[in-house]
Amino acid sequence: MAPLYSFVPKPKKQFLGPLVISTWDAGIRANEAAWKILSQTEGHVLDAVEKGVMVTESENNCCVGLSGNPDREGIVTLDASIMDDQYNIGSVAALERIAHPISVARAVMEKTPHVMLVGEGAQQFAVAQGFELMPQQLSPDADKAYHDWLKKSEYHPLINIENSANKDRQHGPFAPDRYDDGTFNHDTIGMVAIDGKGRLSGACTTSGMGFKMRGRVGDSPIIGAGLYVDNQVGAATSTGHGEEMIRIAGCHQVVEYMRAGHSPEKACRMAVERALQMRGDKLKEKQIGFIAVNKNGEHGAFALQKGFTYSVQSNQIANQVFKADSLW
Ligand code: SD4
Repeated sequence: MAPLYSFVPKPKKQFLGPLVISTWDAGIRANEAAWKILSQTEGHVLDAVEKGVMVTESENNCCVGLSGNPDREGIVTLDASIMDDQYNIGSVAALERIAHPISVARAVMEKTPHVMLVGEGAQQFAVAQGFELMPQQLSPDADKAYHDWLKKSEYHPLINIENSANKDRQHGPFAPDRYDDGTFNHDTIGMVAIDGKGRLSGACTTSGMGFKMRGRVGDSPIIGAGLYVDNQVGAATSTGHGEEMIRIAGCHQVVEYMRAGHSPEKACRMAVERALQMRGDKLKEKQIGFIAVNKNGEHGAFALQKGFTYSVQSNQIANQVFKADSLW
């Protein structure tokens, strides 16, 4: 049998130094916090990605942290995952009333024999770890969005929501693929980074798809789907329609394409192409997007649909937002 190291591509190029890449425009502010750590000689990439995405978790936005859009019962449920340079992993899903799910995911990784906690158990663990239980309440923006959605979907929790009255509605009472303004229903902060010592880590955190079914879990807390880090090869994280990402184990797939010698952008593109090959027209109204960094400190991104942006900071690139190339 061939030795394991033969699966690791030999670095062909010089190491470019530390870099952080994160999804969407909000990544700019998250990158700033991560870069404060990455730019220090002793800064550890795991601290950088955690502190980075915590910025977005604290911001008022539709899709990350407690200010995010709720599920269809009006409750915000959070998903997050983290992975370090040693194949250590931790995640939480359907976590309620905790401001920083990414830090709970890190505590799962570092303080339990498990890799994933969900729902009530995750919350109980968080509280036992000293995380504050926040009030069960929607941000003003999320409250408005929820009530608008309730009206349009004519969703009354007490009736049978699968009844025929909803049948001819495009999205029925479930999570719509797009919001009214045409933007896709998602936005997550996923961040992958490499530090000055060449160590890779990643973090991903989200409130999931707005108006999702209660109990629905997306790709973000699923290691391999929403995040994957192989310190010998590279790291990837994703945004978009979580069900599709889970189906192709998307981020693991991107890392495997990098292992086979492809650049981060090509690897992201190949994973998108693979999803399309499998699903064809079923992806018409869905977005999937990846970002990745490899062991040399090179980065890349790619999406299925137009409109995906990502933010990068490194020694060569002052914190900047880029438009990802897309298949369509
Ligand atoms: C999910 N992928 O829950 C996440 C949500 C998201 O951008 O918005 N991603 O499916």
